[in-house]
Amino acid sequence: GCALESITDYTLVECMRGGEVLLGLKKRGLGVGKWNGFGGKVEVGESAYEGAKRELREECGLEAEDLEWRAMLLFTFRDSGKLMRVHVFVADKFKGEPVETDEMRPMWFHKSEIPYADMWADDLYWLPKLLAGDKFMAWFDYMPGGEHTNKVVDSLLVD
Ligand code: 6OG
Repeated sequence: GCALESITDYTLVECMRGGEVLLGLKKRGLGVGKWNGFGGKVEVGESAYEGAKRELREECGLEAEDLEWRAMLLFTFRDSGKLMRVHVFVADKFKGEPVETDEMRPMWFHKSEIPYADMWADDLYWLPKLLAGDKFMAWFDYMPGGEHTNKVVDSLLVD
C-alpha cells in the first residue's frame, strides 16, 4: 500500500538570458549536490507567484520583474508517501546579478549544455519542453531511493 500525506506546494524558477538558463547547485536540504532552478515551499498567505519571486531573491539575489507560469509538476515519493506540487515559472527580465548564497551556487548554462546527469531525474523529461516554450503538466512517481522516476502523465490535451 501507499498512504499519501497531504499535498505541499513548491515553486521553481528558470531564468533565461538569450540561449542560457540559470541553474543553482543546491548546497543543503532537499536535492543537495544537484543543479536545479530556484525555488522552495510556498508559505502560508502567499501565492505561488509571490513565493517564486521571494525564493529567487533569497536563493540568488535576483529580483524578477515578471514571471510567466509555464508548468505544474506533481511528484509522488513511494518511500515517504510525500506528495509535492511544483509550480514552474520562467523569468526573462530581472534586476541584478546572481550571487552565491548559503543555499545555492548559481551558474549560467547554455541550453545545449544542461547538466542532466547531475539533476533530478525528472528534469530530462520536462526541461527541454519548457525551454522549447511549452506549457504543460506532468506527474512523476519516484521509486524508493529517489533516483528513478516514472513519468505517469504528460500534458493530456483535450479540445
Ligand atoms: P527547498 O529545499 O528550497 O525546496 N524540487 C525538485 N525539482 C525537480 N526538478 N525535481 C524534483 O524531483 C524536485 N524535488 C524538489 C522544489 C526544494 C526545491 O527543489 C525543487 C523546490 O524548488 C523530486 O525548500
